[in-house]
Amino acid sequence: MHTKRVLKKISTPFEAFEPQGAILMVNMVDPQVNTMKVFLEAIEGVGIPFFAVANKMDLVDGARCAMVEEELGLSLIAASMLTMDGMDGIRAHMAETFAPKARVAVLGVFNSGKTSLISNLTGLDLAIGNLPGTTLEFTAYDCDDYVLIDTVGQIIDVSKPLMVSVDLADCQSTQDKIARILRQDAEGILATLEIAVPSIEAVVGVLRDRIEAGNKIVVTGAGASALVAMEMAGQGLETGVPIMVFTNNLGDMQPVSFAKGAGEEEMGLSKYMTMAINEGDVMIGISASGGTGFVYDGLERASQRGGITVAITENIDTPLGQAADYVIKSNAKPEGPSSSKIQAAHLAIGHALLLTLADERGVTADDSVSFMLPEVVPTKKMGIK
Ligand SMILES: Nc1nc2c(ncn2[C@@H]2O[C@H](COP(=O)(O)OP(=O)(O)O)[C@@H](O)[C@H]2O)c(=O)[nH]1
Ligand SMILES: [Mg+2]
Repeated sequence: MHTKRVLKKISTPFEAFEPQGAILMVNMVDPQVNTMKVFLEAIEGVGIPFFAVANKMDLVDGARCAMVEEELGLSLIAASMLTMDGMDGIRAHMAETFAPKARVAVLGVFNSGKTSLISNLTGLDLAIGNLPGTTLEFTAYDCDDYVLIDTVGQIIDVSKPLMVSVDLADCQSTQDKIARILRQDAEGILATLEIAVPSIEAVVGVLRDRIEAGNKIVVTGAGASALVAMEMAGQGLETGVPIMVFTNNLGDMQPVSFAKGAGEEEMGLSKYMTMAINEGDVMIGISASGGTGFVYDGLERASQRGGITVAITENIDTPLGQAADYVIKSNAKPEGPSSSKIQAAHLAIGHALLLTLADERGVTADDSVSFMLPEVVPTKKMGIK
């Protein structure tokens, strides 16, 4: 009997690895409590003994541990896979919790330090990295006392449609399904409202100051985040903000596609778009995962050119979060691979940024109409050369 919980990327039931115990790694830089609860449900679903580790304590205030413990209703072992603090405690907990030779699954979101823990326990030199998807499959490692199973950072429920992760199973009608999806998008926005207002306010202040100083805004994203970027640029145009947008959707319209290979390489695009950045300009990068190459590379390049950088992301402990001077975190997880709730939240963040900015700059409806009205430019008649 398999549970309905599977791990992303390989649709493999959690139980197929016959875990007899689990260690849940919580990344204290970005604890993602709602997602941790999904992991806890999955662990309870298979009824195995477990304990949880508060990792990356070297990067956060000690008081954070108690706060997250309260939110999770669980005690955590404070540790750092980098400094090795807490490793003795983890070994002692393993001996108390698991039978000798037990198969122990190491669970948690990406970048929580799962692979680092296994490296520390086994002494093996494993692939560790701060990009989502460094570990792509389950791997079992034999160490002296246990079999440690490395995992891929996301658990999804197969009773939900794979790409949207909205549970429609008990909906009675088509209308119920539609209403639930709309409600879930709204919930992602409301959960973001709880945490993001101060960071959005700080960025509105930066945008206002820079525009007054004669600078411009450049916004970028890929895929669904490209749509968010386009929407932000559209609202900026309607409200008189000097704003440019670059996305990977525009490969055909931008000369990077002519430089063979450069367009396909993410760096080709980030190099190209950051040519627009002058000292004091603001570059806003949007990425749900925080791992989109040309977006975080673009922010790094913008900084080198004297730009001010802003990230809009669900995952702050990522290359994008680390590259940005200002980070606006959405709080829409847990989510499936298509991250519809995250996109809804990012759109709302974009609206909050641009519309607050317009209001604070005193843009009136009349102004806005004049920004939107096309100006007709006289042009030659067709066919006359
Ligand atoms: N500062 C700090 N970095 C850590 C710690 N644990 C892991 N990292 C870093 O976080 C990133 C993700 O680690 P990894 O073990 O690959 O995480 P996984 O995705 O959960 O397997 C890597 O860059 C690690 O070097 C820690 O306790 N402190
Ligand atoms: Mg890993």
